[in-house]
Amino acid sequence: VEASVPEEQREAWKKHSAKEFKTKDQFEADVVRHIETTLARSLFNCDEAAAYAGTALALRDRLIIEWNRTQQQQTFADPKRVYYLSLEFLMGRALDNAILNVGMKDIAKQGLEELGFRMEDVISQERDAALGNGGLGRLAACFLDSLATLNYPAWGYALRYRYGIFRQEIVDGYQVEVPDYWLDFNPWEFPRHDVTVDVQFYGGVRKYTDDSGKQLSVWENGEIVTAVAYDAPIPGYGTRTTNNLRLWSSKASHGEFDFTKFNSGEYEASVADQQRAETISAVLYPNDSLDRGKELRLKQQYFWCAASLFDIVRRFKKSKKAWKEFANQVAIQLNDTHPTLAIPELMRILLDQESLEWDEAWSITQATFGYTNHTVMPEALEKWSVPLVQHLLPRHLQIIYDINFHFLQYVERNFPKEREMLSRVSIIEESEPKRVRMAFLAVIGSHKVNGVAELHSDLVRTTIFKDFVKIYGPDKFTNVTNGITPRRWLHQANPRLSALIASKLGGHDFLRDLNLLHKVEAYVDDEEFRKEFRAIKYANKVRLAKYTKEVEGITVNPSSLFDIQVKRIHEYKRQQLNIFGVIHRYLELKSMSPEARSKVQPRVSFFGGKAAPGYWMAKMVIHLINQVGKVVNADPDIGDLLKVVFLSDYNVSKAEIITPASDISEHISTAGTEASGTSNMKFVLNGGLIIGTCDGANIEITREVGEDNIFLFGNLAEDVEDLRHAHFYGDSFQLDPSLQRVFDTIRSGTFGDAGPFSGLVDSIVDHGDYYLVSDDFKSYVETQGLIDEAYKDQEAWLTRTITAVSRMGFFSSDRCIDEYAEMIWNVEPLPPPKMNGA
Ligand code: GL9
Repeated sequence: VEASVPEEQREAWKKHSAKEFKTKDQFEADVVRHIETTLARSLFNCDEAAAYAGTALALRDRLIIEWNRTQQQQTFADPKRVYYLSLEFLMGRALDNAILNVGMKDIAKQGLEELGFRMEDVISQERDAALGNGGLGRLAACFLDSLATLNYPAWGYALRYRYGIFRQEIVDGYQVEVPDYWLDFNPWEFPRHDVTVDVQFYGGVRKYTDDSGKQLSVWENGEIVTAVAYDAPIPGYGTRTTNNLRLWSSKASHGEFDFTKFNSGEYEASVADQQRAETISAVLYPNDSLDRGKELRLKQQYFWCAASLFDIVRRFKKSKKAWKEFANQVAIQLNDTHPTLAIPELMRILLDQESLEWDEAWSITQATFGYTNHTVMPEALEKWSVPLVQHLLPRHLQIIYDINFHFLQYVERNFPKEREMLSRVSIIEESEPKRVRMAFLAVIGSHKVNGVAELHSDLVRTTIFKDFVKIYGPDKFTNVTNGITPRRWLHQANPRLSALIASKLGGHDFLRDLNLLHKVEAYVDDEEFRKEFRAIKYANKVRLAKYTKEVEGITVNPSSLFDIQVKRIHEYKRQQLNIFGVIHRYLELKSMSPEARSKVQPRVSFFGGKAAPGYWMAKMVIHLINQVGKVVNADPDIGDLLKVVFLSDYNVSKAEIITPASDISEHISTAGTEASGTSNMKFVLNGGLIIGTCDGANIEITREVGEDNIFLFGNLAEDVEDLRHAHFYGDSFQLDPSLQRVFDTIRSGTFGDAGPFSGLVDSIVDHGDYYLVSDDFKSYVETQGLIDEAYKDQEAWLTRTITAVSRMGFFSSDRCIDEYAEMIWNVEPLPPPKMNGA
């Protein structure tokens, strides 16, 4: 390519090619230039928002140079690439992370100071990119960070929602949802108006015979919507590799609006098409682990899959390799079943457009895809109604039926004696209407299926996909225990702890190789180290206390035990168990003598998390927490002994303040329901201990940190089914007296009108207590008692937290990504690009 450009021209480009800032002066010059020219502001009207914008644009210039180089390098080397398809990427803020990953923290801090700004204030001007609901979306974001850091040639693909997850306000103790329009100013994205894909919906299928006499199908006469690419650079830490996150935005295929209609006076009709097209990428569905089967959601899924696959295939075809090479060049990971339509879409491309034979197309498809399952809960498993798929994607439905036909034939041949198995494993559920079981399609169309923690992967193999293990053999199913990026969740969220560790380990290498943390254990008895470790935890608690005062108006004492449960509000996560425990604690305190009270360990119970807008029970849990807080926090008998705080609008940037401040965090799901959890890892990495059930990654955390450094309680997954059964068919339902007292107190109106809470209490007392709150209540309360006692011995507690931190190396998302690369994707890192003068 280079040789085709004349020498002089090449020289001129080289001479004027964009330069990245290296020194503080250059950084400041870039910031000021952007403030003065890009933003048209000056020294005299540069507020913090403008300082943020200028700084972000300066950083973006730098990232984009690295991004360009990385992409050139990847195009040139043409290695096997990973494509991570996720409908959610919960990125949070980008500036802080960009500064850290390019290694410019000191320069940026000093530079901004000289320009009159504090870096923390500038950074906090940024709005979160909140294109996700919770753990699944945040995992995708951590994975992008690790992929770039480890130099894997990888792209993320998602939708560019105009509205991310709603903002949560608490009004009169109730959640109110406010739209999150986040694109007012987003310096991190690059519109690629030249990179578009036309995506079809509806229409019909026509069969025809080509010149060679072959029978082919074509999907035609549908409605076209155009996907426009928006790219966001993803910088690796301590490397030049800067990968790409490509977000698709939908727009009408004929441009702005239909002028023929507009000119003939049909103004509304002329914009209607445009709006209908734009609706596809307008809003993130705010459901946590629940499938609602809405047509627009299916449209989103197909729109995104079709645009992404077109892009991937286009890139592959540039290399002019044979189709049998496709799976040696391309690995596509399906983050949950949301992108499962990519399977029939690739088949459609190979069959209808590239005229491959079925068998070849199918083996390419299977070799290309891997599928990650993130939950075994039945209500979360996607099933699309056949009539809906028929209407929206007629050709895909045919292909799904063909896949199913081939698959069932295979099963019949290999398991002739097990005819009942056929209906169990069919992709098509024989319900009214019939439905497409997306998880089965994902399993059948992939070469590997993984769960996200050991217990979860076991449950995947023994429950929802049991028959498939028999059909395909056990090797198709594997485990990759989740992880988190230590760049954001240690260094960025807890800079002082990161610095302390670096001071002992001789640098920040542990941020790229988290197993090095084990060396911290040698300092567990080092007085100086312990003193600083303790001071850091205290300072982080002071920071959260200050935030709590400023934002929620509640005064808390940082010397109290900070007990934190922040995550989506869901019955299976059991925030209700926690708040019932809090009420129990309150009642115990109320009945104590002043003498007895003086011996009690003061505690603050923090809660945070959003409820899906249509999830009534979750909303009542939020309401109860807020009402309990009002009563307890105002009770003069109680004072500092107990405070209850609901931190509103929990999100990634708030998690960065909250996580380092815990003494105890709660991960108390009904055993077998939380696939992994990832905040459990974040809290321990930041020097907090866990109260938890034997569920998800709590089990591996226990294995790593040791049983003495975690507080486990409750029934085991293997007993859950029997216990549920006993609630329905056993002797009359017996409540623990202390839980009975909690319910009586709620019903008496102590926390305001009891009406809203009756459903919550009834779900336990009258409706079978599906999540086993009553079964685990006693051991939960006892374990909280053990924690109070243990916390009083501050030295022993400190030893436990330091030990736990030093044993958390396993939970880096870098380890996960290496496991995926080796076991599932078969991809290698590509050496980072060399830079001019670097
Ligand atoms: C989830 C699981 O519930 C979590 O236990 C797991 O840690 C993450 C990431 O693997 O995936 N699956 C799921 O649907 N969500 C998860 O958090 N839900 C949301 O992201 C809202």
